[in-house]
This record gives sequence, C-alpha cells and structure tokens, in this order.
Amino acid sequence: MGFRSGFVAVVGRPNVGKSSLVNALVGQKVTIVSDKPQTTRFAIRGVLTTDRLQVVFTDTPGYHRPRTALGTRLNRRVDDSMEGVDVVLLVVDAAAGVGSGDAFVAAREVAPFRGPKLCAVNKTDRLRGAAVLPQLAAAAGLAAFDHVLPVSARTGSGLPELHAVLEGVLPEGPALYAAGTATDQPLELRIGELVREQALARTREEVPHSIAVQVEEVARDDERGLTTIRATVLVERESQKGIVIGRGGAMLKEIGSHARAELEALLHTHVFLELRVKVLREWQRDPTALDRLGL
Ligand SMILES: Nc1nc2c(ncn2[C@@H]2O[C@H](COP(=O)(O)OP(=O)(O)OP(=O)(O)O)[C@@H](O)[C@H]2O)c(=O)[nH]1
Ligand SMILES: [Mg+2]
Repeated sequence: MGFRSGFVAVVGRPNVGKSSLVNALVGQKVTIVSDKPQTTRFAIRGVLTTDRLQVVFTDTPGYHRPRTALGTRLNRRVDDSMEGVDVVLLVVDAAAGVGSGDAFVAAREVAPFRGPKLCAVNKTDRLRGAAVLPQLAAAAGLAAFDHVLPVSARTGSGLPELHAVLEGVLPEGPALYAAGTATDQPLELRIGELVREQALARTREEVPHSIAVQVEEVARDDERGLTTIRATVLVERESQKGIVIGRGGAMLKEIGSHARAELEALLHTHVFLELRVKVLREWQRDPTALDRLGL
C-alpha cells in the first residue's frame, strides 16, 4: 500500500470539540479551544504526518443560526471549507446528546458530500459505558456515514481507531506539506488567537463573542532571544472594556501573563507582550469592521 494523503473537513455545531479533536489528532495546539460556543472563526488547517500518510484537517467554525454579520460569515466559511476535500468528519457531543443542531449540520454539509463520511462521537469520557450506545445510534441516524466512532479528544480514547479509519479512506497520494509542518497559519494570526483564547477563558455571556484581537507588531530579536509583541484586544462596548481590563488592570494582566506563556512556547524566545483594549462599536454587525479584522 502506497503513501496516502488528503484533506479532511471537520464540521459540527458549536462547542462539540472540533478544535480539541484536531489538536489531539495533530499532536499540538494549532487551533484554540474554549468552553464558549463559536470559538473558532477561521478555517484552520492542522497537518498530521506519519511515515504512511498525511492528513490535512480543516477545523471550521461551529455551524449555527447566525445573529450577526460575523455569524453569517462564519457559516459561509464552513460551506467554503467543504470545497475540494476528500473526507468529511462530523463531530457531535455525546455528553450534550445528539440533537437538532447536529441534524442541521449533517443535512447541510454531510448529506450532499460525495466522498467518505465519518462521524466522531466526542466527549465519551463524560459518559459511563453503555450510555454511549444510544448516542452512537443517534449519530448514525444523522447521515449515511461510512463510519461512526466513539472518541474523546480529552483522553485520546478512540483516536487510534479514527486514525486507522482515515488511513483506510484517504486516497493514495504524496505529502503536500513538509513533514514538520503542523499548520499553515500566518504567525500573526496564531499569536492573535492565543491571546484571544486567554481572554475567552476569563470572560462570560456576551463578552467572549465581542472579543477580537488585532496584532499590531511582532518584532523578533534573535540575538537577545526576545520577541516584542503589541496587540489590541477589541470589544464592542465601554462596559466590556471595563470587564477585560479588570479592577486596577488585574484582568488584562492575567490574560497577558497566560498568553505570554503560550507565546513563549510557540516562539521559543522570551516574549514581551503589550496589550491594549479598545472599543470598536458593534463590530460583529459591521461588514467594514469585519473586513478590516480579516473576519
Ligand atoms: N470532557 C471533554 N470535554 C471536551 C472534549 N473535547 C472538547 N471538550 C471541551 O469542550 C469545549 C469546546 O471545545 P472546542 O474544541 O473549543 O469545541 P469546538 O467544536 O471547536 O467549538 P467552536 O469552535 O465554538 O465551534 C471545551 O471546553 C473543551 O475543553 C472531550 O473529549 N471531553
Ligand atoms: Mg473550534
């Protein structure tokens, strides 16, 4: 059997663990994760390479009922991600239970797809033994899947089986990325995402949705082993600005120090991170602002 390679679109409703699963499969953090829905805003590629195959996963935004211009664009990004892929992988959440949101995505993205269709029933670590079975059955009813597999992105259970299934369905072909490549995202985007991840982890309700991060400057000084990064955290309202800055700047400081640790691991240098918070009124509803933010 020759070398296999191909593109796999990872789709599903928000918060089911698509990004967690892509990170677990790739073996490093290429896409950010949070417990808030609609974390992923870009189609993000994660590459898994072994001596037998290369899988290029596209992590996509959670498909949802849009309420803003941003939401409409995110859904469109999911539709676009299906273009030219070899395999579709629908992720559902076994702990939350398979439901109408999953059926909606399955009908829209999986049913019309012509190639192999896989379903990963994720978060099985949160269920005990037999409780997974009805979720597997419900998932199997969502579309004409070739394989439905129980997995846990958190514990890694089921991932070897998913890996084997992928190897079976991918076409023969050469590697498309160099063996050491885990993602093709521009560095600035990755930096902005890591900062946003720390802000998402510490905010609630509508605030996480209102946060965007713009990276203004990345200056790498290899001699001193230091990268200086300036970034702006954008929010939609003054009240949100207060929340993100926190009492005496405490919240922003905490976001910054956790982001800095992540950035140092990514860049392998010391990092000096300067964060500012700015209001960009109602940017989620403003197509011009979305264009400017690359969203
Ligand atoms: N217990 C458990 N939690 C998980 C698992 N996979 C993901 N999670 C959690 O589920 C939440 C959502 O994970 P994400 O990977 O951000 O989900 P997503 O589908 O990419 O979400 P969107 O980008 O918003 O569409 C996070 O709190 C994860 O830690 C899992 O296998 N088990
Ligand atoms: Mg995601």
